Amino acid sequence: MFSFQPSARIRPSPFFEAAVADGLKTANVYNQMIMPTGFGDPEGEYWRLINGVSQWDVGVERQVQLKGPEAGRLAQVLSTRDLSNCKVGQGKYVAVCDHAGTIINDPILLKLADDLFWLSIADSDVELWAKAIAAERGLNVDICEADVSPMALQGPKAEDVVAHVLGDWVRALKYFWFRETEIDGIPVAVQRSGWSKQGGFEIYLKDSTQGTRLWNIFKEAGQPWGIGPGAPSTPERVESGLLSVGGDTDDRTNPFEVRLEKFVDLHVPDDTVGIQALRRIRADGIRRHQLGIVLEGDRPAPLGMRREDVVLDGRRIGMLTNCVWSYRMKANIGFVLIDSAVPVGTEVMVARADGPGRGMLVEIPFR
Ligand code: THG
Repeated sequence: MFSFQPSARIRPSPFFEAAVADGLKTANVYNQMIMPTGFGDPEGEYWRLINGVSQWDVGVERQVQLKGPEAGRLAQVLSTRDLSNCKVGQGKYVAVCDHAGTIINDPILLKLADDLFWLSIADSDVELWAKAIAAERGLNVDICEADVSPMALQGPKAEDVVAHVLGDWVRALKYFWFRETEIDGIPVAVQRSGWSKQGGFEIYLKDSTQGTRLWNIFKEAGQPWGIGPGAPSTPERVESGLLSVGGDTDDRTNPFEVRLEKFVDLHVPDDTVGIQALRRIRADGIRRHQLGIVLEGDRPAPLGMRREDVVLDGRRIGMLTNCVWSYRMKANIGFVLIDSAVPVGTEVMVARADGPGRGMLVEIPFR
């Protein structure tokens, strides 16, 4: 019998105990934290997200705080998206690249004040990166991890639940905009966001001692709408085309290759990390692109490590970066990162762990 050995370096989120009490069955590691992934009924959890409302412990989305007179400067230096029009109370999805233009994180940036930002990060150490860049540039910014942990409510009924707890004003929140408030004395920020395309909100808990209480407030409020525990859903996020940096990218992937050109503004100041490389890459031409693939076969393929080769006419053209059974499409689907000369509609082979498989390249998001 295998069991997981707790460690001070693998941190649980403030909602972890509540998730365990609600029947947590599987977890993963993300940002050196425990990321709940399932409660024992993957298909039921998927359909609840599609048709109802699902409650997620996404405390692994750590908040790197930038504070001080040059916090806005640093936010721009770290992000290839133009932030000059970002308002207080607004969030933006941004790409963080290294000096070679390789994407190393894709946080949601929240502007809390002119001198205060949070980077709600994906799975890599942006705090360390931000401290190094700020120090080398001599920027006057205090960088730390804030005591802030997101919990997500996702699905078509999430808005009713959040409005029931907080009031009808939440219905007017625009995508990625947020407001700071309190719930029964618990300090939070409420944002229309979340890692699904089913709609919903994230409640950023600003006091890690209150995780169980906040979890249970939403759990109880959501009963009339059939709320239940869940986690970011791989089938849903792949069907919807949401990127997982680190999973769907490798150590030389630029944002253009993975459908993030909207989030690269080539006119940002020259001192934005990676922008000069991205201008050159854009001018030279993009060598790879990300497409969807629908594999042949009518039953779920085994899960596991998946960076299998994609082959066309005996030549390796790229890799499969994820693969999952789609309950909606009744097929194994995934993303490929391949030679940009190979278009949608091409039939390719994938060197799967369980034998070669045929697949059709399709547009993302999947229809
Ligand atoms: N919420 C919060 N923090 C996060 C995530 C989140 N940090 C880690 C991770 N998720 C960051 N990655 C993403 C990736 C995609 C989106 C959000 C966060 C996303 N993308 C939409 C899309 O691609 O269609 C919309 C982008 C846009 O139009 O601006 O939502 O989920 N707090």
